[in-house]
Amino acid sequence: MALQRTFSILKPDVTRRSLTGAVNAKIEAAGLRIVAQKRVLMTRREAETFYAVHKERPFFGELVEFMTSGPVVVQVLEGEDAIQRYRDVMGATNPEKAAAGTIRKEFAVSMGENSVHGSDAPETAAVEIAQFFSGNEIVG
Ligand code: FUP
Repeated sequence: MALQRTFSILKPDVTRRSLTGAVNAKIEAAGLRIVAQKRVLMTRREAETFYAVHKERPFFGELVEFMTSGPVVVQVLEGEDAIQRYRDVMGATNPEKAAAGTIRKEFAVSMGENSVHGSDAPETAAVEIAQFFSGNEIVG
């Protein structure tokens, strides 16, 4: 598998509890390099655009509320097989089902406040990275 990039968000439950460094340590220990990173307050429109795929789902309103409730840290991660590698260290969407040692098992509050987002495919990674970063902000 070649070097790949994925898009990551450390969600408001992470920044609220000052866990940015702890989550980043897990990311780096998994062999992923943080090649871009910034802390931002997402606007409602940005959150709605980002999660547009879920707009018909019953949890959409709550998801947008949560993602705009405090600062997030958006990142680009780089590594071998980065998309799957990050999803492995994130753990299952529902933290109760997440494997031991994963970010969500250790840090997530609930299914809604589940600490991290990671892209699920190369196409979505490219779109998500482009929503938040310009090329010269990514330094590998
Ligand atoms: P994941 O790829 O693991 O982040 O999960 P999804 O893309 O399926 O879901 C995106 C976000 O929607 C989750 F991180 C949290 C929220 N969500 C809920 O609140 N309830 C659900 O039943 C499913 C997802």
